[in-house]
Amino acid sequence: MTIKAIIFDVDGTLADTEDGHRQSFNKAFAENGLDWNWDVPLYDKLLKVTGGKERIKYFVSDFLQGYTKPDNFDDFVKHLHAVKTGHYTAMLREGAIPLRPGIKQLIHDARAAGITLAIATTTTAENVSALLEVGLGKDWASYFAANGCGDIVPKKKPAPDIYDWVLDKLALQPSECIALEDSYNGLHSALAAGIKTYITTNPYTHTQNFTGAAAVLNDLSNLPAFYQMIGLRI
Ligand code: XBP
Ligand code: MG
Repeated sequence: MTIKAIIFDVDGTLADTEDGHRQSFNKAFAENGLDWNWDVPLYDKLLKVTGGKERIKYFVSDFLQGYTKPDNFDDFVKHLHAVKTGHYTAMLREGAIPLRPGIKQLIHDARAAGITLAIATTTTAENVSALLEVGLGKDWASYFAANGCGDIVPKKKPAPDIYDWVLDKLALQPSECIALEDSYNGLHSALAAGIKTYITTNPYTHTQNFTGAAAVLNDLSNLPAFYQMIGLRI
């Protein structure tokens, strides 16, 4: 059956963003007098938890010794995350993080074929907007029939909440859609929502377990092969 919609994950899928997030977290920590430094191996471990605020709390609870939380810890985490988001969106606006191979063409071809597009991400709407305004142009939002971001659902990936929210917005059945993801958490979120999921890996996720994926690709540089895989006639 021809698919009616493609639902895109953002971080690691539309663009290789995670190291930009990592650098931005470190800038926010330094600016707030914290000697926390998330190097690549540590960040790789911290990516087990989705959501920047949740990731900071995971780091404090499971990786830090001898840290005394301030009374207003939740507010402090929100503040750290807001500062981090400022640095990250500045990086995006400078064009520091381009879209991954094949993504822009896939979006163009799918739109031309009348396929509905949507976003299902753990990151913030602000980050999605900054990334896609640079990557797709100022009309980017009109390309997507639903834009499911971060805190609009109670539980982040690997819970299915964000994909369920997008399916509801699209008024489509899971079987009418496919999801494009990059991580174990993203795969399990989409699968739990009943959506056939294709994986494109990146340096942070390529060693993860993708059992259950319809296919695991390095990237979308060979779009004709991908279109044949998903039954899209362009
Ligand atoms: C990946 C995430 C996000 C980013 C950081 O999102 O888990 O938390 O790592 O962005 P995706 P925030 O679902 O797009 O792969 O700090 O804005 O959460
Ligand atoms: Mg991702």
